[in-house]
Amino acid sequence: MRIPVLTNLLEESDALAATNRQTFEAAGVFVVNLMSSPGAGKTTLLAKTIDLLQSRGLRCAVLEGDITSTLDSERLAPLGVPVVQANTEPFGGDCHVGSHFVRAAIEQLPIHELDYLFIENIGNLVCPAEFYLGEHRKVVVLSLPEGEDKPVKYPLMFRECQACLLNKLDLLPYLDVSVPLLRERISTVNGDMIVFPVSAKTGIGLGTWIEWLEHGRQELQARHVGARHDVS
Ligand SMILES: Nc1nc2c(ncn2[C@@H]2O[C@H](COP(=O)(O)OP(=O)(O)OP(=O)(O)O)[C@@H](O)[C@H]2O)c(=O)[nH]1
Ligand SMILES: [Mg+2]
Repeated sequence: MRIPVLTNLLEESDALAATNRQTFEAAGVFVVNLMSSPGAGKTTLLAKTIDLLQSRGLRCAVLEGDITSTLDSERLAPLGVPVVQANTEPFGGDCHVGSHFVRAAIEQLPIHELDYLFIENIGNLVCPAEFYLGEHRKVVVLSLPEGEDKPVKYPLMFRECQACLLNKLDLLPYLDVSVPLLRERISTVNGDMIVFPVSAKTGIGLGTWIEWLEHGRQELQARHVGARHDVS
């Protein structure tokens, strides 16, 4: 008996992600997929990041991924930005945001009026790294209390991401963790990774992170304007 083995599911997911990317490029919205273990500080960092971007007159939105609950969305709502919640529990409880959720979120968002869309992925240092959503940048948040071994033990996440926010820097005096060793381990896994030591609590280091985001967005918007001129 021949048993059919399904092989094209990831292809479908990637095709949808490519369509998402086309939509983002056409709208000139810069999309960042934020990933980490549970509790590394994604939501806290997002709140600070959005506040800093808004103070520059930039328009942000969030796709908030969680298996269940709207708790993180409720934390971000007071910023006054559009927030769409993706809960995976009713659809099997996936441990990552899939490209179909991003597609559905696009329908709910004023996509042409945005400068940034942040995707807060589900807290997990493994699964979310496997899925392309159509984003421009993948960023991992690693908080210092998680320890120096994580980049080596969970390498895919560190290979896939272009930047790493080393969060909870304010806790350094209380921890047996070495930032130089962490940097060395990150660079063993991904020599191109850009590392931003930050504290979402105190705000230290966030200026450099914002400049990096802005550099990416401005590159995209230059392409976007160029494409509009090509058409006209
Ligand atoms: N001391 C300190 N605490 C922080 C910092 N950033 C976040 N926290 C705290 O860490 C805890 C978890 O932060 P969240 O922002 O909810 O983490 P998360 O990654 O969004 O968590 P999940 O969405 O559940 O995966 C909260 O109690 C935050 O107040 C920081 O820079 N320093
Ligand atoms: Mg969160």
